[in-house]
Amino acid sequence: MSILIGEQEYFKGIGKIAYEGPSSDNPLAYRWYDENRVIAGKTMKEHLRFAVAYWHSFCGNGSDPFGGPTQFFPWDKKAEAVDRAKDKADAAFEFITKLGLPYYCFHDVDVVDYGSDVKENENRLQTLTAYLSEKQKASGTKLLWGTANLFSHHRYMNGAATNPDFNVVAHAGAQIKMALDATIALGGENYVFWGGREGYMSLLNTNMKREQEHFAQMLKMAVAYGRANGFKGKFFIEPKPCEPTKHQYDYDAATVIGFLRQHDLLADFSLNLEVNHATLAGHTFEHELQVAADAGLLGSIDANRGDYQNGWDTDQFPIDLTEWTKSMLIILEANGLQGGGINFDAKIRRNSTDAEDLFHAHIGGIDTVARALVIADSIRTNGEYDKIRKDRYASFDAGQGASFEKGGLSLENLFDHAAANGEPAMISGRQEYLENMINRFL
Ligand code: XLS
Ligand code: NI
Ligand code: NI
Repeated sequence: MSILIGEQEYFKGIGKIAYEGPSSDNPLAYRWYDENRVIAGKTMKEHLRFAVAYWHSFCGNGSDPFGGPTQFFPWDKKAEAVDRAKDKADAAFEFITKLGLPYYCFHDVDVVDYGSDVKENENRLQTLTAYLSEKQKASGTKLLWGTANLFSHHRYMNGAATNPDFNVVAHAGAQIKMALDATIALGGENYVFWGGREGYMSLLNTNMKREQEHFAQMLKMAVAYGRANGFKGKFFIEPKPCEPTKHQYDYDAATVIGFLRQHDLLADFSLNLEVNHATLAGHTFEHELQVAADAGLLGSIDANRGDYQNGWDTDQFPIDLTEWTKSMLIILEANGLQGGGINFDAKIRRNSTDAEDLFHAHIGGIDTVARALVIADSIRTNGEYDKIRKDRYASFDAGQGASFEKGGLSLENLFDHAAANGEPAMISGRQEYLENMINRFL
């Protein structure tokens, strides 16, 4: 992949980020991410399928509820929306190709600003789709997923597909159609639904059943449209329990799986799991990965982290090696992500205002995840971890335990077995031993 620079160079003085190995002290080099290194039969690039998120990296400007922008982008200067959008695309592809990552992800309105004229929005997005398509061809970068932002505009304050007003629901559908068109035209490998306003602020004014049925209806229409127009990829739902609404219908992995099953959507959908959303739901990230993996629905990841001291989606870059090692154990055991990749849904802090900060953030996240992959593979290759977990269930591998698993026993059989065998010996769960073992490999 060669560096792609547009009319002007936006990240001057920073070249291609190279792999230099763990002993390097160059802050603008990878110490663990060596895209060609083979781990468990696949290259790191194939395992991780890293993506840069357009919204945080090129649109998010540091503003928060207490203050305006702190990050003033040179690509955000021109008067016309389409001109600004092209500059932004130049900056994005320069950045992505300097990092050497294979993918990017976007919302429709990250790519180009929307107004309230649907047809004009479509023209804008189509113009930018053509522009991005050229950039993809020239660089080899691919689109991991596209999505529609159905949460920022004021019309969505009561929800998008779950809005009580059909006129708003129609706007949501229009945006999904256009975002799907762009995703398909750009060879996007997946399409994401994150239901930012699909939930409620108060049950007093909400018909939850009806809203959820509307949501399922919208998903079915999206699948029908996508498939009719040549989209072969997966649709993902990204669970999150709250924020911006008090309660979001796509609460967590288990809730979403139940919803997909109820509405017969399992064939086309799987899950895009985000670290910080897991913690907001009161789960570990590993828990969410395991729930999805067990259902065969581990699709994709939004990599970031929250803050232990507060309870909102701080979207910080991932740096926790222990968390990622435990996550990688689950991902490897599940045979990898099904169709998705690892998208950095993360932003630099409001007071990180150097152009280099965006590189440091990504390099740190990329190296954390790559290093976790190496460690998790060593743990699995060593074998003891798998053996301990397998042995713990050995009583179900033969005899009465095996019959139980196959549904061959009755409650009377259990009574007889318990009566004949007496009080079971105590068997330690050996949690501390396992925790120490993981640390030995870090
Ligand atoms: C917000 C979500 C959002 C989705 C894409 O919390 O993580 O960024 O990933 O709409
Ligand atoms: Ni996300
Ligand atoms: Ni998020």
